Amino acid sequence: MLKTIGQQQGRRSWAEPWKIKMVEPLSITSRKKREKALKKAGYNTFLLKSKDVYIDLLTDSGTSAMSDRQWAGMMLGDESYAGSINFYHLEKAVRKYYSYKHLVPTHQGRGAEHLISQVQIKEGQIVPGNMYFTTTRLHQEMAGGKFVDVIIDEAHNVNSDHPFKGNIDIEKLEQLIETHGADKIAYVSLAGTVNMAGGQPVSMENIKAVKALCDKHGILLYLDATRLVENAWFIQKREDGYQDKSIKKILFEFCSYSDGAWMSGKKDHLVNIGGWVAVNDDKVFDKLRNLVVVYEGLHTYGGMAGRDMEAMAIGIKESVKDKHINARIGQVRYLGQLLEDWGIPIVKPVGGHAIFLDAKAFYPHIPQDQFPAQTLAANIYLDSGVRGMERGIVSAGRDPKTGDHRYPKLELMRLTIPRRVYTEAHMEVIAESVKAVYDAREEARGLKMVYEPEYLRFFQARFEPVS
Ligand code: PLI
Repeated sequence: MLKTIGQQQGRRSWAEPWKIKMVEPLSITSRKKREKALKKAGYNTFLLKSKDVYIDLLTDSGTSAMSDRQWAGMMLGDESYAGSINFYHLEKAVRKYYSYKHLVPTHQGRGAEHLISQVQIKEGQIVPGNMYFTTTRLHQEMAGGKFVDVIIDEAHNVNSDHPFKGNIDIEKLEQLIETHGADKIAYVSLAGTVNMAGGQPVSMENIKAVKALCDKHGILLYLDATRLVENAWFIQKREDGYQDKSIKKILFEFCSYSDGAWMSGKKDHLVNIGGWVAVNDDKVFDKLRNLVVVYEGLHTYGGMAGRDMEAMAIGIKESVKDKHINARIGQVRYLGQLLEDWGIPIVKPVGGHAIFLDAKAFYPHIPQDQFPAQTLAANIYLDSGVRGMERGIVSAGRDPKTGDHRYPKLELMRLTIPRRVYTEAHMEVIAESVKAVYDAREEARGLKMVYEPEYLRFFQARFEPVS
């Protein structure tokens, strides 16, 4: 019997609940070609052409395979400028599974982050959150806010096996409120499965405690719902009292403790584009609905085509099925287990959407300002054509006040698994490539940044090898 993850009584506990109807060929390139492509891309995997990539683990955002039902839904797109039927299907799905009363669609997650930040943050206010995310923090800062990290310390430790490393530290949050006063807090920003910490979940107990503290001080609580379905899976598997509850029920309960959420539909919702912001308060909704027409589009499409809203409404229903999410996270954990078995340093426990390699442990000889995780992403691409991304000092950017690099404790390289796209054999190819790069780790040399854009530099920065 094969050794599989989550094995129960000698039988596999999960397999993909679908079969493949259409395939897309992959391009397998030579090392020489990859060397040329990487140099041309300034050693930044974001600047590679996808035709030069073999297995694409840059992101799980907008890279899912849609189901035949979703493609059929695309044919039912009602492309009316106003009042598209597909908007009402989407609104119904968000109300049913995420609990919120009012929905404003956006072109993707950062469109939603922009709207909520502009509406709810006043100049000089503080936004506490469970670790930063690149676009979320930037929109909070651009609206005049200051992000403060109140995640538990374990989140910054790659080797801590805390089951809910995404939790907010209640004492840190309480202290912040005491120091600055509740009026100075715009809202608490809580993300499910914290991306930059390695896809680490938040427990139900923690959101309840955060909610109680917020209520005590009259502070709003908003969620980044981008990977909340994945978060619900961890609650089901790890938290007492939830083993027999469905993902659907857990998701709904989790959202019910918040005042609203923003969403990048490109992840959990199994679509290639789209997002939303949803709230319960009528007045906040009114402001969001007014602002969306300035930046995104009318409040019944907000930057999405009717067909995209239909595919999203169907994707939401598919995404909350237990069998789907078991297979999705089962595949990520399969790759993690292969790497752990080979002693490769990764963030533990394995999170929901990706494997995060610990670049500091790969390359202790490369100083952080020579970009170890960027170097690791480049070297894995060179080895096999597998494309991942940097999640370390480059992603962290510069402090807006001092202009210095921010030096995050976590210097990680992310191998992100798209949903319903790759097979177990691909996971093995990826693991073999990571191992080959790990075995050659002592030869690696760092990079220097030769071009740095002002915002979200990791997307477009260019590098050269240090001499
Ligand atoms: O890429 P957007 O604009 O649809 O969504 C922004 C966004 C918001 N929150 C979180 C937790 C994200 O992970 C996120 C986007 N993430 C990307 C693109 C990623 O590769 O992780």
